[in-house]
Amino acid sequence: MAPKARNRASITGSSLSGGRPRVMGVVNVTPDSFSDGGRFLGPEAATAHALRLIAEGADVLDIGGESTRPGAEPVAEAEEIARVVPVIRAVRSQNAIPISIDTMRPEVARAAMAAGAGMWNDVTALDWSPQSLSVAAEMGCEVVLMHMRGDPRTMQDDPDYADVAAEVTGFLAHRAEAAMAAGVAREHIWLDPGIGFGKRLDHNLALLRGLERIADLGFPVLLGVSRKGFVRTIDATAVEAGDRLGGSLAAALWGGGHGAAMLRVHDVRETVQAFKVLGAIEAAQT
Ligand code: HH2
Repeated sequence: MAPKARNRASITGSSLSGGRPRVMGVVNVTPDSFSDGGRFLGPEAATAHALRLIAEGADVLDIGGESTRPGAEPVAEAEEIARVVPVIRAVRSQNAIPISIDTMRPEVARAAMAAGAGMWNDVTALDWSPQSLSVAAEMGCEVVLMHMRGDPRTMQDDPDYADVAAEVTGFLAHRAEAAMAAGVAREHIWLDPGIGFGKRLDHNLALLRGLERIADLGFPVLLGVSRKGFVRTIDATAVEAGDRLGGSLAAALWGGGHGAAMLRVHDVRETVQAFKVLGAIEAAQT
């Protein structure tokens, strides 16, 4: 039985604001996320952060209770549920914004949907559990299928590709087919190249250059470049995740111009502002 669609604002169905990509604000309810670990671990702090991101212009929130940074240790399912569900409930009780749950685990996704989420963002493209595809179909939620090489503990151990853009595009097409074969509606599927997930700098750059190849598959594309390690590889002074705003905005603007329909970001206000300025320049009379 599909759960009730109550409180489910559609993301794919909602209109773009001013032609810019949607902005998905990241809420990490974790002690160890690479970008902001520990800052929003308690439900009150995480909820306050989520409401702040909404006020700053987020179109969607992505709430997660397990870090996927390189080398991260897995979290027990019950602990992951205990981290995210109170935050989803608290946000949902105060605001109708679409909420995505960032998890690999079908039972966490189920608990999140029951609490008011409407999208399942899975860095394993619904491949972590043999139940993932059928649970996604049964819940009738939107899904993000992301490419990752290996798992977070091992993914940066010398990743290699013959043609990264072709391989990632082929993988995402294959997972979208698998999701549809399991009963996930075509219009509920988003694709994500998984920047930084089992990729070196040259791979990340090739994927950004080739983003339109993924968009050409006909599904909306989500792109996560915010505060990622590739910014530091390009600019060695960007040691801390918080030092990477400039690089994150540059990559977000590139992505928005090359097929990304949504950007997953930590710095919502700055990203919305960057797209407003870009939009104003593009719309100006010459
Ligand atoms: N990146 C991260 C986590 N989830 N999901 C999608 N779809 N795309 C991404 O690029 C992506 C993602 C990593 O960022 P963050 O959540 O800040 O870090 P951590 O995994 O350490 O919590």
